[in-house]
Amino acid sequence: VGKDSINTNIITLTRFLTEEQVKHKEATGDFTLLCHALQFAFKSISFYIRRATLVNLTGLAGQANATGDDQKKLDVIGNDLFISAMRSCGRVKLLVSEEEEECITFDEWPNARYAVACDPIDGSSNLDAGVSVGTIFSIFKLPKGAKGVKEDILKPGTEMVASGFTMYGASAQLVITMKSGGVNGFTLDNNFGEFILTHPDMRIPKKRAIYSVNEGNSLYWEEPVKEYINGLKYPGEGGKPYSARYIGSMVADAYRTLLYGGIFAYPADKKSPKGKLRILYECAPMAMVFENAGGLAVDSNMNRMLEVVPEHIHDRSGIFLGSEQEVQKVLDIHKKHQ
Ligand code: AHM
Ligand code: MG
Repeated sequence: VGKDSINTNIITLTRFLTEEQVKHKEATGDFTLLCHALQFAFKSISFYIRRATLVNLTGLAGQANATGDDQKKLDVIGNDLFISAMRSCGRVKLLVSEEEEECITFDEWPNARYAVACDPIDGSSNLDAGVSVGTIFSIFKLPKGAKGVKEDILKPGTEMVASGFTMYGASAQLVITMKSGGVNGFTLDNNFGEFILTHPDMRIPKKRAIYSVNEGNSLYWEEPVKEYINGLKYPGEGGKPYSARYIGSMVADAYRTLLYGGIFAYPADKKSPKGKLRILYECAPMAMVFENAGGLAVDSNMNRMLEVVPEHIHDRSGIFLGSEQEVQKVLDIHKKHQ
């Protein structure tokens, strides 16, 4: 390897966060510290996922979580790692986790100003097969004096200060976006133990003929959804049908969609009238990433996903997210049906 091909000026997540902090005159460093705790959670979850088959961490934990899903051993470990990282960083007052029925208030930190919602291991039905899963997070800033009760986080996605996800795939990929703009992607270098900026300023392609949806639910779909998906498969004279890609891990399906373009959907249907995916820690954070990358995200009522306000911390929503022109087609077809 020639010395010229070695990058000696790597942008690590730590460096990236420091440079972001400098840009914000009013920043106290609290957000940066919170992100350091987040990245530690991602690294440790990534480590255990990769070891799982070897150290007997596959399979069920033997209990169901807050929302009735069977919990996997790794769901429990991921949740504990995440909670511990958030608790110990001293900057988080309130935490919502998919695996916890109630929100958790960290009373030991009276001055902590952040609230975090997370799905520690999303797509865990894929875990035992070694298929990609991920952690999704959203971060809110609490007003001064907030008590850290659930009402503090029952807010629309437009109130988030940052959101993102880490996909545990062939490598761990961290994607983060902040209120002020861009979407940046980092790859975990296991040798350095650092997330390295590998995908600066990510932009989703304006269109792409790929759709990602669980078609096993099509029996239950509403008319506009049926018509939309059928239109992709049977484009009519001379048209080329779309490719289907569905992993069944939102993080992996969304990450591919972000990179390649296309659409990911989990619509509300007759069986799940409120949809399947959760607003606070699945739909809203992904919507922020997609919008900030130039894409769109709407719910099954064709409202902007980021404006949907959850009533309860585990509320669900239908979702369509992806390339601007692909989501626009969904909007157009629903409009026609009104
Ligand atoms: P989980 O949080 O229990 O893992 O469920 C969420 C997952 C998403 O990652 C994925 O998009 C969806 O459920 C897949 O659902 P289905 O198996 O119904 O297609
Ligand atoms: Mg989930």
